[in-house]
Amino acid sequence: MTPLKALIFDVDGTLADTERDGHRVAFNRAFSEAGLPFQWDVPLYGSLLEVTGGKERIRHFLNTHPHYPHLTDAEIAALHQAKTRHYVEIMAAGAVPLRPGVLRLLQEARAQGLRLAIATTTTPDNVEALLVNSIGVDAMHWFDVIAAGDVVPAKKPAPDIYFHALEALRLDPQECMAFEDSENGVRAARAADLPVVVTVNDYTLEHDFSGALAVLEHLGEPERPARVFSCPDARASALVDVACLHAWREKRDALSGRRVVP
Ligand code: XBP
Ligand code: MG
Repeated sequence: MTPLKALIFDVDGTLADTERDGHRVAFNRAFSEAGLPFQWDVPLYGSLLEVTGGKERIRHFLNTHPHYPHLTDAEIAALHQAKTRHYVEIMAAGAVPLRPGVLRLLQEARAQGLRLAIATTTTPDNVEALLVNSIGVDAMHWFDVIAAGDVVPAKKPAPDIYFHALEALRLDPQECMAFEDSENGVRAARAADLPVVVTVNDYTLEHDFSGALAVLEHLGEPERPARVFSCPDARASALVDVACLHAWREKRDALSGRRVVP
């Protein structure tokens, strides 16, 4: 079987539940600061998550609410810069912890010689703010590749950010495993031919995760195994570690009749 060489992580919703209490709050602070007459509440923000990318999300909101002031692309870019500043401040205050099992799996993967990468729609400054405040400054060196934001023109569900990460890693998709929390993320990973493990959250529970290798509540901790919604072997709960990823890949290959190279 093709050896597993790298784990590629989405950020928002996957490494940490950043959307509701991080991004949403930062958008609202930027809107207030700019004197704009709207705020995004939790349910509205859930529906806006369908559009990935902060600038794209603001543009979509204004297009669908034409009674609000029109903003030029430059004005949206400036508003989004302010939002990023607020988001970084929120992360610095330590408001959003990593999800269960994330730090454990990152540490174990590193100890076993697997490479780590990030493939996210969000702005690079936001990735740094989350990693540094939740793990420490050293965390920036844990990842061989941090593919983020506008480095590619088309955001998820387009596969571009994953192609970019794979190219930078110089690896084939079957040598990697992606981790995602959303339908758009799964579509992006699968379109790049990456196997993908999904950890759901409140905003993505109802999403269609067709094509995912496994779908779980979270990655699990020894004292808090995760509920399993689907995976290649029948399990009620799991602790997602490197051995578990190997087992799922083997099982998937056996089920799909994929030729196993000795
Ligand atoms: C994350 C996003 C981002 C963030 C906002 O998607 O959609 O737009 O909500 O980040 P994913 P920016 O988890 O699939 O990467 O405002 O920095 O764009
Ligand atoms: Mg996500």
